[in-house]
This record gives sequence, structure tokens and C-alpha cells, in this order.
Amino acid sequence: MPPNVELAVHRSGTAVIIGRSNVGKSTLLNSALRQKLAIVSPTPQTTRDRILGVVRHRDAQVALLDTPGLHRPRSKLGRRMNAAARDSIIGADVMVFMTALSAKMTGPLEPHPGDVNLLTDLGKDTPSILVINKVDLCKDKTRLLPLLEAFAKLRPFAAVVPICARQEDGVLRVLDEVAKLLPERGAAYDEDFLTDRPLRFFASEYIREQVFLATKQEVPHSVAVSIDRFDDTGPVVHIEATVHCARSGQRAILIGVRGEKMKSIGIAARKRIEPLLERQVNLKLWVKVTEGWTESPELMAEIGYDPEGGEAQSS
Ligand SMILES: Nc1nc2c(ncn2[C@@H]2O[C@H](COP(=O)(O)OP(=O)(O)O)[C@@H](O)[C@H]2O)c(=O)[nH]1
Ligand SMILES: [Mg+2]
Repeated sequence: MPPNVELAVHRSGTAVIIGRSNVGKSTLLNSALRQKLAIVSPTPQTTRDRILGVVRHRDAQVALLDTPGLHRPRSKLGRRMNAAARDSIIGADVMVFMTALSAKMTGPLEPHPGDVNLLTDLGKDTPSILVINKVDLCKDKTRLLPLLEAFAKLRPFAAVVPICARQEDGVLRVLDEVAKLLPERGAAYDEDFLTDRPLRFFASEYIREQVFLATKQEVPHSVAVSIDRFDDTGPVVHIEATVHCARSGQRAILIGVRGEKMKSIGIAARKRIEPLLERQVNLKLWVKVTEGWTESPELMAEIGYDPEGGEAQSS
């Protein structure tokens, strides 16, 4: 048991992690929780739904909300993801605005144009901290100073924390700064509460994650996973799921020669699901062409996405 669990909770609240796609928001959540709860991939727009993860940090209980990255939406699904991220600031106590360095950066570092747009777009009422991720990509740390100054002109951040989320470097400082900004009040969640999402949600996420890792860019963006059966009443958890894709060509790629691709996706997903369920899993996967699901609210609802999320703010 970590020693801080015996401390009473004096501060608690929600910190929403906001930022462009691929800056490392889900990696930060996982590092803070010390558990690979959210799915992470090198392909942008991996996260489609908000995920809450609750972590105890000294005398604070921090509810971290991972959000889909904000980007220019190309489909109804994309618009739904943007709206989910923007809505999540409402009601949050702290905003963790996240940006990242990229390997391509040469010359003086300056805020990404997407960050500048986002910061002007997002309400200024919520106290915020700036997290600059992937500092491992910049050897000469003095190059960061002009970047920090430029960001400070865009918004009064309560703190700026350079981190390397993948190596868990600087993550405790992020929690320190967030905790300082949380209201003084008791715990909102039980001590062993980890996430607001049901286990079957993570089962479908971990299958989708393996699809992301096993196929190239265009396929994962057209894929959704629905859970058709989730029976955890016995010693072995039985899960049956359908991987929906948009075209028959994608179906062929996903299945692979003699079904090898789907088989390896299934094995990897099962290995990922078992530790979370703390039980043996029997996983059966099907692949189905559900044409045009990313454009159809009815199909999205059928697969398990809430199409309302994107409609209100589609722009
Ligand atoms: N070099 C480097 N890569 C990172 C770091 N943190 C995350 N990444 C990678 O960035 C990619 C996107 O991360 P993810 O957490 O999915 O980003 P999100 O879209 O903002 O949730 C993944 O390939 C991560 O492994 C870091 O500190 N340094
Ligand atoms: Mg993510």
C-alpha cells in the first residue's frame, strides 16, 4: 500500500487534460495512474471517448479526465470527438493544457499554430497549467525558454511543467501543481475507485488498440468495436466482439491470410484485457463491414457511440 493512502484527503476535484492529437494525453493519464488504462498509439486520434482515472496524490484526490484530441473534424465521428473534449472543460476544476515537442523541430521553438487556436478558443475561467511533453526530443533544454515565454503570453498559466510522459518523468510535478489548484474538500470517490468506464468498455478499447497497432493509418480510423457478449459470471470471462470496418478491402486486411492477422490481434487483446479483469478471458472476434458508420448517427449508436456528442457543436 503506498504510504500516502493513510493521509486524509484534503483536496479533491477534476483536472481535464486538453490538447491536440498525439501530444501524449493518454500516456500522461496512464503514467499518473501507473497503469496502462487508456489506449495509446503512434496514430493520431486514437482516443474517441473521455476516460476518467482517479489517482491519490499526497493529500489530494485527483480525477484526471483524458479527452480525444482536438483537431479539424473530417467526419461526424471527428466532430463528436471535438465536442466531447470541449464539453469536458465545463465542470472541471483545473485544465491541464498539453502540448508536445516534435522530432522535426529545428530553429527557435514556438507554440504550434493549433495550440494558439485552441487556447484562444477555450474558456479562460478555469485555472490552468501548461504541460510540455516529449522533452526527450530536445537535447538542448535552453531552447525551451523562449517557448515557455511565448506560451505565457497566450494565457496566465499557474505553472508550466516540462515532462517526458513516456518515461514518467515530471508526472509527479504535474500532480503537485494540479493538487495545489484543487478546491479544499474531501474525497469524491472511494479509495479503490479507478475509472468511470465499465470493464466491457476497456475490452472493446483494447481490441481497437491492437487493430491500431497491427494495421496502417487508414484502417484503424474506420474501425469500431462492439461487444456482443460479456459474461463475467464464471471463473473464465467470455467475451464476443465484432470489429466493424468501412470497406470489404479493410475486412480482408484485418482478417489476413488464413485469418492470421485477426488471430494475432485477438491473442494480443486478450493478454491486455486479462490483467484488468484479473481473470482468464475467452475472446471471440468477428469482422464485419458496416459501411459508412463514421457518417451515420444511427450506426454509431448501434455500435455503441453516442452520436449526440458531436451534433450540437458541429462547425
Ligand atoms: N518521444 C516521446 N513520445 C511520447 C511521449 N509521451 C507519449 N509519446 C508517444 O506519443 C504518441 C501519442 O501518445 P498518446 O498518449 O496516444 O497521445 P494522445 O493522442 O494525446 O492521447 C505515442 O506513440 C506515445 O508513445 C514522450 O514523453 N516522449
Ligand atoms: Mg489519447
